[in-house]
Amino acid sequence: MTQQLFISDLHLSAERLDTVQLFIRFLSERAPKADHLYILGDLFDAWIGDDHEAPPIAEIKRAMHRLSQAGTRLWLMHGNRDFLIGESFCRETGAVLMQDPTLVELYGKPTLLMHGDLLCTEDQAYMKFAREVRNPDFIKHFLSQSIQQRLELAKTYRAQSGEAKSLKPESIMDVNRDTVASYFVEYQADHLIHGHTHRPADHVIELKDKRHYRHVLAEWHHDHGELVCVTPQGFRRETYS
Ligand code: LP5
Ligand code: MN
Repeated sequence: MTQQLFISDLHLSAERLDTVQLFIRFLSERAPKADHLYILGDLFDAWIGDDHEAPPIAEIKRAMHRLSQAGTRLWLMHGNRDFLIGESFCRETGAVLMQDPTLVELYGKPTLLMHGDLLCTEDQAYMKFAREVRNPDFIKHFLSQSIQQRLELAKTYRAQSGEAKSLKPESIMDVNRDTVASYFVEYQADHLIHGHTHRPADHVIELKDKRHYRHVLAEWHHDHGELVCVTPQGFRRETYS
């Protein structure tokens, strides 16, 4: 039966080898049953450029490449931690990079795909930070530094972000309802799938006289991952362990 899978927020790194192995097993065992696998951001805990080759990166790329070679179409969206994933990574894995947001048609249902950070508009400190680090000149300067310098900087960003987050009220780190509504209206979408907030749930949103659905993906853990599986019958959640 035809099906499409959605995952996000795996946060893979050399410090999370259990999750890395879980993802690699998922790619060979579960993902090949799907026609499409969409990874909606933050596959990696921090991506400092496609020229970073330390383990377990090569093993992850090989497993993704095997999946795309075997016939499952692999789609990748940037998250706030891995927005430096570039063309080389995509070439090596067979993944296709999607813009955030992207509208797709899932068995007749117009569905908007996002990482989710763009929806958190009340978190103004983050919105400002995101604008700054995604500036092409800033990125060019960052990429011109050595791997070691970039690793140090990423560590600093992570630490500063952790500190900033600990001082923020939980509510401002969630999506803003008006922002969600405006994306549904602008893209004429019935469904929205996103990650980032780590608050998995299926929300029903009434706008005018129409129902819309917001499916929030879960982050992955060392022993299990969660996915949303879409078939002609509808949207369902699944745990992989
Ligand atoms: O990531 P997460 O979910 O924990 O928190 C996010 C927001 N934080 C971020 C920052 C990333 O975690 C940092 C890691 C990036 C690694 C990539 C390396 C490549 C960098 C390339 C640069 C070109 O996205 C967090 C949100 C939270 O989601 C919920 O939505 O609140 O936002 C922040 O915490 C941002 C702070 O509010 C403001 C910025 C503080 C950092 C300032 C850094 C200064 C560094 C100086 C370096 C010399
Ligand atoms: Mn994120």
